[in-house]
Amino acid sequence: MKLFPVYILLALLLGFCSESKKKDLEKKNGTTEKPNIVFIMSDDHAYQAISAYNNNLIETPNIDRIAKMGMLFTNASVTNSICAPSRATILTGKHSHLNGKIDNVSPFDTTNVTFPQLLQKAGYQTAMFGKLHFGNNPKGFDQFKILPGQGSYYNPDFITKNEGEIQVQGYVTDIITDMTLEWLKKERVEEKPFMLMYLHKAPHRSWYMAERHMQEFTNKTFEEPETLFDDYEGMPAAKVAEMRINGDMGWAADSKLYPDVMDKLGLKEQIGFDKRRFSNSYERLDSTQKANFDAAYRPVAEKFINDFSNMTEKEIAQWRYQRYMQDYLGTIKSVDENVGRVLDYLEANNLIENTIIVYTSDQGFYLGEHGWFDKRFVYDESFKTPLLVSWPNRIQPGSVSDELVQNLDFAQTFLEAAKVEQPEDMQGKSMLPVLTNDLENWNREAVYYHYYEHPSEHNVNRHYAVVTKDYKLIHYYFDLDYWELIDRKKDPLEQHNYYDDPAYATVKEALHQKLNQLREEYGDSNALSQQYIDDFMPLAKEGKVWGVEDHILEPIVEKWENMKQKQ
Ligand code: SGN
Ligand code: CA
Repeated sequence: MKLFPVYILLALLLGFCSESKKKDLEKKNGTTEKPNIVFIMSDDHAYQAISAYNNNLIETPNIDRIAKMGMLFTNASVTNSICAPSRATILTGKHSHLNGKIDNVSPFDTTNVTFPQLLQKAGYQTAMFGKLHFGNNPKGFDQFKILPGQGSYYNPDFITKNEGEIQVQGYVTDIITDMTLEWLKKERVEEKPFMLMYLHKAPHRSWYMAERHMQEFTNKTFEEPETLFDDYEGMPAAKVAEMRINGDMGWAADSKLYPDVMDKLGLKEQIGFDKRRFSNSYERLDSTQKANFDAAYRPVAEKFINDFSNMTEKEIAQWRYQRYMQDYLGTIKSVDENVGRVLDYLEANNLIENTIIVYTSDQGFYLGEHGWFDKRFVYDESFKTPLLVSWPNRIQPGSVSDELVQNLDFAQTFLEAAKVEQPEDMQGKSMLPVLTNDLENWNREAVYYHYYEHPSEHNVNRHYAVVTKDYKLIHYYFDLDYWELIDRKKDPLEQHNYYDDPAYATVKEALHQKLNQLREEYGDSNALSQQYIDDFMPLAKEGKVWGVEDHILEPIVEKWENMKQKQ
């Protein structure tokens, strides 16, 4: 028998020892070779309401910690500014026209391949807590507890993977966090890397905050945005949109004037079911919770009753803006506190170093800019979305990037970081070159946008667009039919259309070319747009589109039916 020389045996043994020692160490530090991923996303969280961007409105010290440890993106955007489509794009790495989830109406097509499925297959432990809004359950998750549809702020119900439907007492943002922490503490398997999706419902409309913040926030006053009284001159799509604070916002559910107060003041429901929507939330509260709610909101209503008859229309608009900001930002206060709880846990358990932590929103939101709430448009406040990413050792702490990254890029970013093959039909780009400041390997001059949900609540017309750092070229189609050219540098408040201005002829030409090129590359076309209209209109006609009012619906149905007859 041939014996191994002793030095080889020794080397093998030493090698083995150091390998197992490394494994032990990794286990201790949570630093396996593959990074963990903690994807934190809120619903409708405007970057204007994160102090890492600016602190005019609120301090968010915990969310800001992620930017301090890593990178803040000032030009991150979505491909379609609405909830479920954004989530579908994040999970599939594909534009809406390819993953099929173009609006909040039809369910997500679960034959799509998503990045969590691929990570799970590659050995990741996966979990999701909070809002998904898909009309079906997520695939590729070892554990999930999700809200049905939009979910409720108070004492919410959850659909769970293992316990069926449950109701949990308390405030939704706290509960989603409790579930997340419990999973980290009790279910996380130390030997495996993990991918956790921690998805808040807040600050989604109708902006119900936790009881502990009501006294403080209902007494705050906020600075008004410059365009609170926008007249939409020369901007037809903006003009017909129904998301004005002074006009489309509900007195009851949104501004928290009780239905009896509305009656007393003779205030009409400005949106259908306004009073009922208020009661739906209010009646979920138990008697103690109701008492806390009333202690904060009854005085607000009483004061309004007193002041109302002497208020000018402008003062009423300003009051509604303040009420909106108080409630919206109140919900964000809990998000920030709870993000802090999760970061504290990760820190205390050595899970920061080898973890990619993302904070983002499913899209941005109007906080009074253009006189609006809601989103959907490709104008900055809803097209852009907050994005903060930390990954110590790989990302320079405190760095800022203005690169044009999109929610389309998350899937490939995570797959590359996890060293898992990226399916060829994914349409984004890994953001790793940007995150690691390797910009030679990053070249993106323009991004593509396409919004579909119309006729629908808020009456935002269908539009697609190309966006560069300097300009936007937008085409509204189907109902309104015209182009807009926005000069982002000269007109950052986006109140002018330069499309027919001869001074922009060359820019316009170049933007059209870029738009055509992107549409071709991504596989979008007029034929596809028409197909989506033809799929959507029968649903709209049957009343399957939530919140759309007859004055919006009927003329478009008629137009579409005429169009079909001519074909
Ligand atoms: C609800 C809201 C809308 C909002 C959509 C979509 N109305 O329908 O204001 O645009 O959700 O939001 S409400 O009367 O029910 O509050 S999304 O984030 O889910 O896309
Ligand atoms: Ca949303």
